[in-house]
Amino acid sequence: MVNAAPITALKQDLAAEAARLGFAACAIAPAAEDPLRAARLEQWLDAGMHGQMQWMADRLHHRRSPQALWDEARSVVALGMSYAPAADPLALADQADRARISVYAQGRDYHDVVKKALKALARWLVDQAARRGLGDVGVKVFVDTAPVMEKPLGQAAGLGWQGKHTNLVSRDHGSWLFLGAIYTTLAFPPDAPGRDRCGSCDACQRACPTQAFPAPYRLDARRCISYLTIEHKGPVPEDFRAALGNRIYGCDDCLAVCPWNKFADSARRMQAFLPRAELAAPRLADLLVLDDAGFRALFSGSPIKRIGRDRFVRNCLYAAGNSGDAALVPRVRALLDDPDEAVADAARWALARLT
Ligand code: B12
Ligand code: SF4
Ligand code: SF4
Repeated sequence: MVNAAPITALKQDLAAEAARLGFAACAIAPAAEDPLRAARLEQWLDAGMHGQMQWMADRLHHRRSPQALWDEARSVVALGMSYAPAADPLALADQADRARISVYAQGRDYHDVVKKALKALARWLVDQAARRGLGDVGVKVFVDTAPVMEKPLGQAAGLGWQGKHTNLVSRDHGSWLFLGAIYTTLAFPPDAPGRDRCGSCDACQRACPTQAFPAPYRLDARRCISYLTIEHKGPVPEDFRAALGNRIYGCDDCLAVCPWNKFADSARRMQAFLPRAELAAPRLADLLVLDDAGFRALFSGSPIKRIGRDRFVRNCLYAAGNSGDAALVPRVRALLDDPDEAVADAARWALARLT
């Protein structure tokens, strides 16, 4: 049995250590299951809204709650790291010769940056718990790829609330937080959950170019440009290609219009997420010529490397088809016989649009 005072002191010191490591927000949620959260996840999967992301359904049983993944977990340390942009993410929307890469992917890969900080914080926690007589503490760290519901857990801990665009919105950092979590065997006193502050606003719902929200707080990933450009394998359904515009990796539109972003201060962004000069406003003409080696060199250390050259060039071809820029025709033609069928198909589509 641990007494309350040392664990409360540890919780305070944990938040300070998290800040020192670059986290903009840190709070605690219980690890027990929230039946409503699990039921909504199940409904989303039953409706097929995950599209080709079969990995979401495969580990549904673990995704339901922290304790379903690890029965010894007692608390979740929910963490947020800011990537608040200094410039308007929608500024390139009308520059047809340029490609738009979503803000989250213009700097270093957040998986690496957040994971490193999470591991350092978890090590600190284990060490401090032992020093303070709280025993041998178990920890597991997660960012993005594990079967963990980071947004609902972030809300349960009070980092913010899941807005109508479904992402976690913070009063201090707007929509621009990466999330991560540490599951621990320590039973910390939990923080109060975040309260929904969307009110009557529906800016994100109106901003979506593909009407991907069947209802507020529900996203049909199959219609989302982020899904279509990053996760979707093979040719993108024709109905969505024009709506991609010049977005070649992810989409920021619903996030960028959120009024709570006015409180997000880019000075509090983790330096690693500063945009790389060559990714802030790349020329489509330069991207269309990338081969495998060129792609890997350009995107080393970037999350974009995960989708590989073929899917990336496929996306650039849709943007070329939407550009109205006849100067791109020779580069598009050169891809008509690409060995990747989705690239060749996208080249045919782009050429038809440009000529
Ligand atoms: C799968 C996934 C995607 C998919 C699906 C997105 C989605 N909304 O589910 C796609 C590829 C589309 C995607 C896109 C993006 N993603 Co993503 N993605 C994930 C991932 C891996 C899992 C999310 C998940 O569990 N989805 C399943 C659905 C069912 O869960 P949910 O959205 O929480 O659903 C809840 C609500 O819909 C709600 N609900 C349902 N019905 C109702 C009804 C009412 C009345 C109410 C109140 C609520 C409600 O209950 C559900 C369960 O709690 C997480 C990482 C992780 N492990 O958590 C990152 C994550 C969510 N993504 C992230 C980011 C940054 C993005 C993009 C912004 C990237 C970009 N710029 O292109 C976009 C945003 C698109 C958007 N509007 O959501 C961040 C979000 C950070 C934050 N502040 O919230 C995460 C957390 C990654 C990270 N570690 O930082 N992503
Ligand atoms: S990320 Fe873009 S396409 Fe996806 S829901 Fe938001 S606005 Fe719509
Ligand atoms: S844009 Fe409006 S409705 Fe959408 S998440 Fe932000 S406050 Fe909520």
